Amino acid sequence: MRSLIWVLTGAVLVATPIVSAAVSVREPPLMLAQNAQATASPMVNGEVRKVDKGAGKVTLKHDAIPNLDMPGMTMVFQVKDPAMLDRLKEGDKIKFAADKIDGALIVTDVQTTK
Ligand SMILES: [Cu+2]
Repeated sequence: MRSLIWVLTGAVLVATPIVSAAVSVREPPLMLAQNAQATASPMVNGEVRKVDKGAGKVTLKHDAIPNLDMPGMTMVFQVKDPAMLDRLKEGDKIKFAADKIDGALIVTDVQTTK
């Protein structure tokens, strides 16, 4: 009976190093440089619903904005430059670019379309 226990103990000791060697996995190197470049926001179709020059805000009905992962909707944006609002009026069809800057959604570029 005692000899059987020794045989089993020996089998466990032999098997252990093989298992631990298989667990060691090498991590791939980090690719920090690839995501560091700034990407331009795509131009999206929209329509001006309301211009608030005092607050520097504009309400836009917009198509999906891929860089913000946002579906089409009507919402308020801040504008990067208040002078942008001088060129806009209710009902204008526009193409615009928007980005999230410090947690706020900002219109960074706008063009009126005919
Ligand atoms: Cu939106």
